Amino acid sequence: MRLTQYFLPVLKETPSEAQIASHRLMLRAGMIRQASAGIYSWLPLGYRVLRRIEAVVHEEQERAGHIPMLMPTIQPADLWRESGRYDAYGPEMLRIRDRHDRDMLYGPTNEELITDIFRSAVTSYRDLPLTLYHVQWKFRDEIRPRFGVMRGREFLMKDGYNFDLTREDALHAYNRHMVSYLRTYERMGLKAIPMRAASGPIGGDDTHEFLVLAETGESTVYYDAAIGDLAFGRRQVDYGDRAAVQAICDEWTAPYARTDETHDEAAFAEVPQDRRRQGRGIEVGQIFYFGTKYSETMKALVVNEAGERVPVHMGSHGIGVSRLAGAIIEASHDERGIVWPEAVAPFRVGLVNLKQGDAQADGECAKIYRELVRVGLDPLYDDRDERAGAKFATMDLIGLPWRITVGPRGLSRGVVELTCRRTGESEELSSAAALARVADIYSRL
Ligand code: P5A
Repeated sequence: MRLTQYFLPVLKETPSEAQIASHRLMLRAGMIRQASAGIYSWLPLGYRVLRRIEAVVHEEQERAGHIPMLMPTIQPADLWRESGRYDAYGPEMLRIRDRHDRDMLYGPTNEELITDIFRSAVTSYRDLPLTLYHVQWKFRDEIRPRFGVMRGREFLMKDGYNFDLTREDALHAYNRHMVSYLRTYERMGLKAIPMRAASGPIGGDDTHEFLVLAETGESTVYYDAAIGDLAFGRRQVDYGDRAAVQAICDEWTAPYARTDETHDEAAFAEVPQDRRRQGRGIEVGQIFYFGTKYSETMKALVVNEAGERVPVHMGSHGIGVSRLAGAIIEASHDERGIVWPEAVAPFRVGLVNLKQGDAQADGECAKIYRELVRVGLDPLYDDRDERAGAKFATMDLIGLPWRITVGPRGLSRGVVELTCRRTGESEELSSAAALARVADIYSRL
């Protein structure tokens, strides 16, 4: 993409309404624009990030054997009356009436709708296990939408639903989700810790939230500093191997880590004193096992091996896809702007022409640009007629992980500059070598 042909409405001023870094930076970098309280348009740069986050989420869900689909945002109230949640959900639910006077709602979550789909098609244990998911907009009329996309009213969620014959099978689905989430967050450069949580309006007893430690997080957390030693790494997971999946969950849930909702002073006191920490965290996901809560009320029954009709065991599992854009920035920025991890960067490489209009610099940039596009490295070429300082400031603000800088002085010596956004380190090398280096980095993602 050439910047002169793009839409990147960066702000010079720091927006006064933004209280935390990610909100400020998303506004300043021209990623989002508020439409009304807690409801945002995703401008081209922000939309690119959202799609990258979604892509990682899809890859890891499909790797775990979960099946993508898409349900609508608007749901009929009758399904929620069946489960008993229509009245229970309260003012967070946006209720709508259509022209035929039918009660509808903008879905805050999809347990009812998916259970209805399931019961319309599945009647035998032979069709289990089954986990379906989608990535879809949700609406919750939050009393205090704030921090930009972190606590929105309209927000994008990946929500998955498992259907299993037995509690054991459903707990394996729960574990599969825990492990696939750990992989997902780590690929985005985040360390998210599963913490025992409270289930709220979703229901059930078994639930973990995934929290990224950050001072600006909305949740208070108590944890054993030993969580610092946890790392998923590049390990491969055989999702069919129950014991292996369980072992990973055990490892990640062994150190004490709770939100204030489930914090247990007595258990915390058993953590050695020098390792006890209290902090704040951003909730980027939550998984639930709620057994037959929906399948009983909504009659989602299957015939088991003995020929009896039994309610299926279910769970639901959510990732805050739009919130993640903010959470990643909270975890990765500096005074100059955003520092995107490679996996979610809106463009993989920034190309800066120090002397637009100089035949040699223009020619070399055009060549590098074509080559980056050809190998799929998705460059953003700053071809504006601007001074170098302004171009660098924009690149730093929008946080592309790698920048190639081309100018007449370097070219006279046969070199361009390759700069790493994270470390700020630059290196002079031939443009071919710079291209090869960047290609190599991304090939290892
Ligand atoms: C699990 C999937 C559920 O709704 N039903 C379907 C279950 N869980 S949850 O914890 O309530 O939400 C899942 C994740 O969505 C994000 N989230 C939000 N993101 C931005 N703004 C909001 N107002 C908001 N509310 C929830 C969180 O990351 C949460 O973990």
